[in-house]
Amino acid sequence: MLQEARTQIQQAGNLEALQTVKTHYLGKNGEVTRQLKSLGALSPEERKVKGQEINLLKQEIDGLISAREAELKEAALQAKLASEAIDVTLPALSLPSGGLHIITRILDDLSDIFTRMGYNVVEGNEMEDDAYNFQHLNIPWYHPARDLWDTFWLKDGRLLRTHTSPMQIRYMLEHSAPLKIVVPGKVYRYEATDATHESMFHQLEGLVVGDNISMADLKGTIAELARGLFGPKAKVRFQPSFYPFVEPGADFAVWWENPRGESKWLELGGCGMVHPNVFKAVDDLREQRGLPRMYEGKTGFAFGLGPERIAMLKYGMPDIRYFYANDLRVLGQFKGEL
Ligand code: FA5
Repeated sequence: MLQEARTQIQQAGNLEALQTVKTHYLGKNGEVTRQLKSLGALSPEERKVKGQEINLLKQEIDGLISAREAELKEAALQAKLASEAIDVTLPALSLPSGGLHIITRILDDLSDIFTRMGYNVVEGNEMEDDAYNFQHLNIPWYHPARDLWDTFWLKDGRLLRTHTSPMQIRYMLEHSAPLKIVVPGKVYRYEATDATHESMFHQLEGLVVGDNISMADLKGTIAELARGLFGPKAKVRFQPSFYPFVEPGADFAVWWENPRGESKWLELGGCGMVHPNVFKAVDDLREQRGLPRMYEGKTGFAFGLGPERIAMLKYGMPDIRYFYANDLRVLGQFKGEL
């Protein structure tokens, strides 16, 4: 019987089959158990001899089964390991991921710099009325300064905003001074494009209104902005300029040395002290709406800058039109963390 059991145990290909063999020999009604039970019918001497024999046989079979069980378990483990193995030398699957547009990231950086200085970030509509884009900003319909902003006109005298300045008026209409805001957003101009001009681009508008706000506050703020963008060595320069909604007005440029040791001045935007006519226009509008007049007599400064110019300087981009040509070979180079 031992021989037969050994063969069957060896042939059991898995744990289940082995269990069947075990039951067949050692189970309650198994071959060996049955022999043990039959001992009672024998004489004491015979029982002793036969009893020892059967017990030995039982131990032998038990041992064989345990050994086979260990073997099968090990084989199953190896098979599992083999099937789950990862070949780390295989080339990885490439999973293309998106990223924020470089200009979106610059606008986010700018908003962060100003948020740290206590500004609120607000947004406006790209579709505007002539009144907000021009008239309330001290640019009547006959004013030659309108030529500074070539406009895309929509039906009903509406237009695509040519700058983010209309939000100065809209914000003051609904909020009281003191206030500090920046307005990031898209603007549009009907003009021929070249390496530094697009017909759709972005601006970041800033407006601070309170009591005794001075040109020194404006200069300090722009200097802080330059350091936030380009590091502690950045410098700023102001040149007198004309914008109807500020007086005095200036253009500002930032000097910056890039990691390659090249440095230059970058004309970044316009700025100035809010013109009294702008405060008057806001108060007139507030009065029409039944709100108290509260801006005449206040002081404040405003600025507007172009993030595309910053990106061009920072990353050595030679032509502004690359930003919006949707060429992934260009945009992919600026992919950052989301
Ligand atoms: C203005 O639009 C004023 N609203 C700025 C301002 C705000 C002045 C508050 C005073 C007080 P300007 O047209 O210069 O100004 O545009 C501001 C900036 O936008 C420019 O310095 C430049 O960085 C950017 N910009 C202007 N036109 C274009 C264009 N076609 N393409 C790309 N960037 C432009």
